[in-house]
Amino acid sequence: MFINWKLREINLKIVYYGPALSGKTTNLQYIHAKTNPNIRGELVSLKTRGDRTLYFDFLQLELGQIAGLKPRFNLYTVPGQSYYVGSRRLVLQGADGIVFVADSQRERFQANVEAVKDMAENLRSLGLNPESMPLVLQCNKQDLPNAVQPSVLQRRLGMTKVTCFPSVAIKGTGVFDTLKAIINLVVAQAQKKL
Ligand SMILES: Nc1nc2c(ncn2[C@@H]2O[C@H](COP(=O)(O)OP(=O)(O)O)[C@@H](O)[C@H]2O)c(=O)[nH]1
Ligand SMILES: [Mg+2]
Repeated sequence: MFINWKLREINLKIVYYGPALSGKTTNLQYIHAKTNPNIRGELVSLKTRGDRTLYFDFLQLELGQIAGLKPRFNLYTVPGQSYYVGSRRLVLQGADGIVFVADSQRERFQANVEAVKDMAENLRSLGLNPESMPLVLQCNKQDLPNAVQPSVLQRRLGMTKVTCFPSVAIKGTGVFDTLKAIINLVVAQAQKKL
């Protein structure tokens, strides 16, 4: 959270975290495509040639008011491939909330588990408490025949207390439900601090 009192703006950072290819970039692309250009910035992506996220994707939204301040939500993704651990930690720095985008395909189960572990470790190494971080779980790729039920995934990832949304990000299903839920959590937390 960063407040610019002069401009009366509050900057809040939401990070889309998860294993490689779970659909994090697709979430941001859909949000970008469906929001009014007057309230959002451009989608900035730093990609490799294979269209994979190299550092992060970034999208800014301006919505509503918090205690008389104008909130700017800065949405980031992380690169999921295991060797980008340094970039993931960097992107997590200063996070106010996290959307964990799980890949619901059965064969990606272990990748999800590892990403959850990696997320907790990175948060701790940044001095952030994984338990108190606003978090929403998105069970993406529910359209695929080998997709696991959200409730099963939620339980096996140890996230039974976390709000969970099934999604098909390529069609936009569940994308805004997820975004609204994390925004609500982040705003509630920010209001407590203000
Ligand atoms: N079938 C299906 N494919 C998806 C879905 N969401 C994303 N994808 C595809 O999965 C691949 C990886 O998505 P991307 O957003 O780049 O993943 P990221 O690595 O998490 O940023 C792309 O080919 C997407 O089109 C989904 O809900 N269903
Ligand atoms: Mg990506």
